[in-house]
Amino acid sequence: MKLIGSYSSPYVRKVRMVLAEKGIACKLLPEDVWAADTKIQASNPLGKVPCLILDDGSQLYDSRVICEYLDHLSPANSLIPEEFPQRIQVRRWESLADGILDAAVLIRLEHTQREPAQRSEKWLARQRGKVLAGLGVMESDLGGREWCVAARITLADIALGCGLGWLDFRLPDLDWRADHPSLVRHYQRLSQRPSFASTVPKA
Ligand SMILES: N[C@@H](CCC(=O)N[C@@H](CS)C(=O)NCC(=O)O)C(=O)O
Repeated sequence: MKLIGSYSSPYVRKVRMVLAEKGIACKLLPEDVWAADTKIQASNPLGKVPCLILDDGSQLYDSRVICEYLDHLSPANSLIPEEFPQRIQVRRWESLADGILDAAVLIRLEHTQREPAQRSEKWLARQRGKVLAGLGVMESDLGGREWCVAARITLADIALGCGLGWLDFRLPDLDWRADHPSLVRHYQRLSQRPSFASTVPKA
């Protein structure tokens, strides 16, 4: 099994954290999906990472599918609860964290993939509004809880941590810490885990 990805992608980080939490060995094959000669579409027609290559050569994408596959692969340290009410809450948290990232990535791409004259302030404000609204909901839903959903770490906490970590990495001016004390506290707790510390995004 191999993971096509990058050290900067928050979606790849989610998968790498799941691998680490579950103790599954998997080689990372670095791929720059923005390079003119990228071969990513041979593995994922959508041209995105992460992409998991299974031992039989078949491919899995996107990060949500890969994380579910990995959680199913090994019973160790289950990250997606079996019980339906908790399971659906974990998936909702993941969707929220990923959705914040989707908007944040669009903001980043507007700056890195477009000429200044082509940039739309209206579009940037729209995406920023989604990021801020999403952070607000995560802050109030987390409140004083130790973990997002269950009495242990789940994929919800991993997704949240990857989202906040990427905001630090690529959009530091957003300063998500200013108005989100519960998220700050939770991020500090997550930062102490080896799975989190060993996957900090880098260019
Ligand atoms: N929903 C996807 C998002 C994956 C994604 O957008 N990955 C980015 C890297 S951070 C990418 O490969 N972008 C290339 C492109 O959009 O062409 C997932 O969860 O895996």
